[in-house]
Amino acid sequence: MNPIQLFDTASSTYTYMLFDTATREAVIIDPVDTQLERDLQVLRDNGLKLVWSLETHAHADHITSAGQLAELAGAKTAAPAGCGIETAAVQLNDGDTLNFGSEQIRALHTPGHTAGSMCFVWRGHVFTGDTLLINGCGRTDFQSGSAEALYHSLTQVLFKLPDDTTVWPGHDYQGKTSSTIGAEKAGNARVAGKTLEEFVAIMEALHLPPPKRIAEAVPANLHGGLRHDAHPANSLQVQPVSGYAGDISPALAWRWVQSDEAVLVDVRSDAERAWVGFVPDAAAVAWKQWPGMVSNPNFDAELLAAVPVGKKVVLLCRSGVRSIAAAKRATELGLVAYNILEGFEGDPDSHAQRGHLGGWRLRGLPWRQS
Ligand SMILES: N[C@@H](CCC(=O)N[C@@H](CS)C(=O)NCC(=O)O)C(=O)O
Ligand SMILES: [Fe+2]
Repeated sequence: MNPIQLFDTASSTYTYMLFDTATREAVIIDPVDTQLERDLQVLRDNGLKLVWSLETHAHADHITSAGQLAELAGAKTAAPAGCGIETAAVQLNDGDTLNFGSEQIRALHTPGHTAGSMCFVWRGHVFTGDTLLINGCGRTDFQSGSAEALYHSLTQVLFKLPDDTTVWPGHDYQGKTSSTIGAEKAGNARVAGKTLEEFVAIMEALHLPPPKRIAEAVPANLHGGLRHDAHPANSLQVQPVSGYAGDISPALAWRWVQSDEAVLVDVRSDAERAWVGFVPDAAAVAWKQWPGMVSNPNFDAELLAAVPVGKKVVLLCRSGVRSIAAAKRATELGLVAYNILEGFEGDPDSHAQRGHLGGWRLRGLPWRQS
C-alpha cells in the first residue's frame, strides 16, 4: 500500500498521509497551512482518524498546519528533537518509533539540510523530507545546515536502506513524485559516485536565493505554525477600547486564568451552555436567559459574587456581542473587565468547515460536550 501523496504548488511541498487499514488511524507528514481544508477533507473522505502530525524539519519555505491539525483533527504532534519545535508534544530522537493502529513509523536522524532533520521509515517507504530529493538533495546553507553532515546522512544512513525502498521526497521542483533508494544511489546527480570533497564543492557552488518566506516561516514553524505574534487570535497584547478595559485574545485570557490573575466568566445562557458545550473553569453568569433571551435580572449580583476583589474578569460568549455588553456593565460595576475576541462555538467540526479556530480549543483547554 502506498501513502497518499498531496502537493502544494505554491511551495512545491509534498505532504503524505499513511494509515492503518484496520483502525483507520493515520499519520500526516509535513502538512502545509494553506492546505488545511484539503487535508481535513482527505481525512474525512477516507474515514481517517489523524493520530500523529510529523515534521521532517522546521521548514523555511512554508508554514506547517501541525498546530491546527492538533486542534481540529485531534492529532498529536511530533518533531525532531534537534529542530527546536518546542510546541511538538513528542520530541523525536534517532530510532524512535510512533504507532498508528498496528502500524509503526521509525525516525532516522539525518542532519545536513538542517541540523535536526529527520527521515521517517514506514514498511518499504522512506519519507526523506529535504534530506534526499529526487536527483537532488536539500540545500545546506542555512538553519545549521552542513554539507559534510548531509553527505554522511545520504551515504551512510539513507543509502543503507534496501535498494527497493520507495523514496518520497519533501519537495520536487520538476513534477517528479517518487524514486527508490537504488535509483538515487546509482544516479543522483549531486551525490552518486561523488567523494565527500566533490559533494561539498557542489553544495557550495549552488548559490540558491533564500526561500522567499524564510523570515516568517521559521519562527512560525518553531511553534507548530501558530503565529503567536502575527495572528490576532494568538496576540498577547491588550487591544484598548472605550467602555471597558480592552479586547484580548483567547490566548491571553487563558494565560491570565491559568496564572489566577483573572476569573473567566461565560455569559452565555444556561440553555446554550447545556446545548453547545461547557467551558471548564468558567463561572456561568448569563447576560440574557432563555426563554426569550431576556436580560438576566441577577447579572450584577452574580457577577460580583463570581469575581473576587483584585482580580480581573475576562468575559466570553458565543460571538462576542454579549461579552462586550457584559464587559461594559462590569466596568460600571467597578470591575476591570476584558472582552475575549472570538466566541465559544463549541462544535469542532463547524470550526473546521469555516476554517475558524475556536480559541478555547486552540489554547488546549479541555473541551467537552454536554
Ligand atoms: N524558491 C523556493 C525555495 C526553494 C528552496 O530553497 N528549497 C529548499 C528546501 S526548503 C531546498 O533545499 N532546495 C534544494 C534545491 O533547490 O536544490 C522558495 O522561495 O520558497
Ligand atoms: Fe526545507
